[in-house]
This record gives sequence, C-alpha cells and structure tokens, in this order.
Amino acid sequence: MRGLPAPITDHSNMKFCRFLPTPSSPSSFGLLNDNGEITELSDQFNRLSEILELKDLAGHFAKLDLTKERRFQASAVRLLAPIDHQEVWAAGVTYLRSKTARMDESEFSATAYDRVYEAARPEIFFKATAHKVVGPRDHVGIRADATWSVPEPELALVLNSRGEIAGYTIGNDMSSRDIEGENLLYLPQAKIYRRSCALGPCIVTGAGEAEARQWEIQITIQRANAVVFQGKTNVGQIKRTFAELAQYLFRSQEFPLGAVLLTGTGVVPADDFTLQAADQIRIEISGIGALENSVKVV
Ligand code: DO4
Ligand code: MG
Repeated sequence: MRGLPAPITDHSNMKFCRFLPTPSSPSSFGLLNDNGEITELSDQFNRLSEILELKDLAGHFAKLDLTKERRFQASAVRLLAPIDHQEVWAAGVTYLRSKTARMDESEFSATAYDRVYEAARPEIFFKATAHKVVGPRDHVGIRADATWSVPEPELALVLNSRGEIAGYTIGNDMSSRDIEGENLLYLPQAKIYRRSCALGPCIVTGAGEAEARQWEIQITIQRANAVVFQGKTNVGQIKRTFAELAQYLFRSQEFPLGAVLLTGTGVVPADDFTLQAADQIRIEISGIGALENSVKVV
C-alpha cells in the first residue's frame, strides 16, 4: 500500500516494529507513528541487531530519507514479535506484589522469594528463544497440565551486545502458578513452555530510565466480552534499577546479537483467578502501546 510519507516529526521517542507487508512476503522493519501507520524501512536493516548496535538510534532514524518507502496501516498487516535472533530472559520478584503473591502460593519455599527480594543478586531466568516468542494478536498458551495460569504484564528492556538499553517493549511472562507453587524447582516448567512468552507491538527508543519509570502498566482480561480482571502498576515500583538488572544478566554471559530482559511483574490477579481458553489479554504500557493476545491451551 503506497501513500504519502508518514509525518514523523518528533524523533525523540521513535517506535519501530517487525511486520509482514503481505502474508507471503519476508518480514520487514518499519517505523510506527501515533496514527498507527507503519513506514517500511526497506533495505536499511536485515537484522534487529544492526539497529540495536547503532550509537544514536533516534538520530539515525531521523536522518533516513523515507519519501520512497511503502506505508501500511498497522491494523491491516501482521505485526510480529519485534525480535529475530535475541534470547529472552526474565527478572523476577522485582515488585513487592510479586513477592507477596508468590509467598502465598508457595507450599515450601516462601522464604526464597523474601530473600531474593532483599538480596543484592536479582532472580534472573531464561525465558525463550526468539523463534518461540509470540507476537501481537497471536495466541499465548496455558499449559494443559496446569490448573492455575496467569499472564504477567512486564516492561521488557531491549539490550544491545554491550548491555545498553536500546529500547523498550511490552512483555507477557505467562506463568503456571500451581506448578511454581508446588515446588520452586519446577520453575522452568511453570515458565518455559509453548507460547509462554509474548512481546510487542513495537520497540520504543529514546526514553531514558527516569522517563520509563513514569510509565503505567495496565492489564485487562476479557472473557466472552466481559472484563474478568483488570489491574495496574507503575514501572517506578520496581525495586531495582534497569542498569542493575542488565548488568547481572551480562555477568559471565555474552549476547552478540543483544537480548531482551523482562523486568518482572507488579500485577498479579487474586488467588481465585485462572486464565481460560479464548480469554483476551490486553497489556498497555503508557510510553509504548498495547500488546493483545488471546489464550489457548497448549
Ligand atoms: O520467582 C519466580 C518468577 C518471578 C517472576 O516472573 C516475576 O516476578 O515476574
Ligand atoms: Mg514474571
């Protein structure tokens, strides 16, 4: 779909996304404006890591000649998870709400959550490889063998190979609370399974930590058109700094193509809530946009 160049005039916080221009074409990167229009960045970048490594990302985007680029309505194309080769890792128990909810659900390990919340070293665990991550409007999964499943709405740091924050996106760290609560050693099964991680709809660049800590995270879950859960928190409630989390992730590790780090959840539904197939999850972060997924049993 061709049209006039998108009127991107403010280059301070730019948003870019990955999408399929047509169902059968290869994926492209594009700049997303506030009217929901994507300007394709054709031939500019082959891989996300080329974007993440740029020293002045917003400045680079501002200098591009986009007049001949194709434009699309984001609502008319398939948006993809905004990563291609990056591993996704997740920090945990970074908000007080996460700590107390997990202490309540845990049969034997309540003190582990209490201790990690106060410890110098944060909890960080592996979550997904890039090709397993679900994008916007796709299905997230609840395990067939779990009885208590929840979404975890989280701010995700998009890091380059030097561990610097190149941007932010929205993450859903799907979790099986009954499996984690039964025994903490089951955490990988509670956290890492088919469709357990969603990212999107775009990566926002140009915002510093002070600005991102002002953002609000909201989640709404609908079942048969009725709202069955709504909750919110502020990114500023995170106990640790982003730099601290990124620094621990990069200790004795290397990510030549960058990595994504989910920063933990501050919203946990009441204990009688569990997700069901066909539930619609909408996670909104004020500085980024909204990530929407429906639920299926996997
Ligand atoms: O401790 C288990 C996981 C914690 C987590 O995913 C979170 O706090 O968001
Ligand atoms: Mg989490």
